[in-house]
Order: sequence, then C-alpha cells, then structure tokens
Amino acid sequence: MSARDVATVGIGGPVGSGKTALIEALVPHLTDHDLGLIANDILTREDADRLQSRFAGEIPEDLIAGVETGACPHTGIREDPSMNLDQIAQFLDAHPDLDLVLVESGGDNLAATFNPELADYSLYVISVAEGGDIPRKRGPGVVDCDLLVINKTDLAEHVDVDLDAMVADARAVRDGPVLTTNARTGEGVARVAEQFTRGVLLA
Ligand SMILES: Nc1nc2c(ncn2[C@@H]2O[C@H](COP(=O)(O)OP(=O)(O)OP(=O)(O)O)[C@@H](O)[C@H]2O)c(=O)[nH]1
Ligand SMILES: [Mg+2]
Repeated sequence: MSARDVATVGIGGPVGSGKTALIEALVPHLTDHDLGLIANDILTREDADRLQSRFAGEIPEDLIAGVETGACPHTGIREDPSMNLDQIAQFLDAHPDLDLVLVESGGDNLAATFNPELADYSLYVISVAEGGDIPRKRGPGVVDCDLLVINKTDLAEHVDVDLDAMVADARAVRDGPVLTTNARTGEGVARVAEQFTRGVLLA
C-alpha cells in the first residue's frame, strides 16, 4: 500500500500561530475518522510528544509521530517530503483502515507551502498576534493554501487588531476560504473541520 492511499491535510503557518493547538481542538471533530497525526519539528519531538500525551488512550500511540526535518521547515514538507511520506506508509502498514492524516509543518516565515505529493489539502494558520497586516504581505502560504485560518481571535482587542479588517484583507489577496478560530476555546474549529473534510474526503 502506498503512502497516498490516505487523505492528507497539511497544516502550516508561522511559529507559534497555533498549529498544534488547532490540531488539539480539531481532533474531537474528527471522531468519524481513523486519524494519524504527524508533527514536523526541526530538531525536537516537542509537538509530537505534546500530542501523544494529550491524546493518550484516544489515538493509538503509533499513529502520532514526530518528524525531525533537521533543516529549514520548508524542506521536509516541500522540497523533499520523503520522511513524511515514509511515516504515512508506516502508519498504513500498522493501521490499514487509516483514512486521514494531519501533518503539521515546522513554523515558518510566511513562505512554506506543502508539496502536493504530501498534502491533498492545505491549511495555513496565522494569528492576530503576529499583526493585522500579515494578509496584506501576501506570503505564499496565505495566498496559495486551500483554507486560511486566522487564529487567536480572542487576542485581537489586546493587540489592537481590527479582526474584520484583517479578514477582509485576507479575502482580498486570495480566492479560497478564510475562517477565524480561537483554538483555546474551540470557537470556529468545527467549521474548519467541516471545510477540509469536505475538501479532502468528498471531493
Ligand atoms: N489566546 C490564545 N492563545 C492561543 C490560541 N491558539 C494557540 N494559543 C497559544 O499560543 C501558543 C502557541 O501555540 P502552538 O499551538 O504551540 O503554536 P504552533 O503554531 O504549533 O507553534 P510551533 O509549532 O512552535 O510553530 C501556545 O501558548 C497556545 O496556548 C488562541 O486561539 N488564543
Ligand atoms: Mg506546533
């Protein structure tokens, strides 16, 4: 069985935008699926360890993996996704019913996009805390992803960001959907799950 016999969703975005927090909030909305999780980190297994302890007893331990790219975060998800594809193949060997894998990229500087061989559908997560002007900077991640998520909506008022204007700017620089979330409370997360499961599994 090849690594591509399963639907894959790539989750990219700047450092600290809330990618892992969003995955944690998404999992309860994906209980209809046999799910695997991969966290890419440059030098550590920090996020994979966090996900393993968070979902202990809910997701089999061998379906949550860390990939240490050992280079800039782009490499493992774009130029050479082989480590990630090998990991997915390993998941499938042990769990042939697996139907969905979420792959978190290491944090980037607005430029990392997923190799289509690795991700059938890509989410790009930015947060209000990096500044309301991020969409206007037209990074490839913001413009080219399948679904743009603006996270940490709860912090907008604390960092002087006009969320409505940020969403409007994001809609102006891309054709695809834009959704807002608070990954800590789970607000908006159900719509994110609906959007990508429709995109990746029913398309
Ligand atoms: N207030 C608030 N904090 C959030 C939200 N989402 C994430 N955080 C916090 O932001 C910090 C970074 O979240 P992570 O999920 O680790 O971010 P990440 O994008 O996975 O980070 P890297 O993998 O290191 O790039 C953590 O302290 C989270 O608790 C949110 O919606 N609101
Ligand atoms: Mg993370």
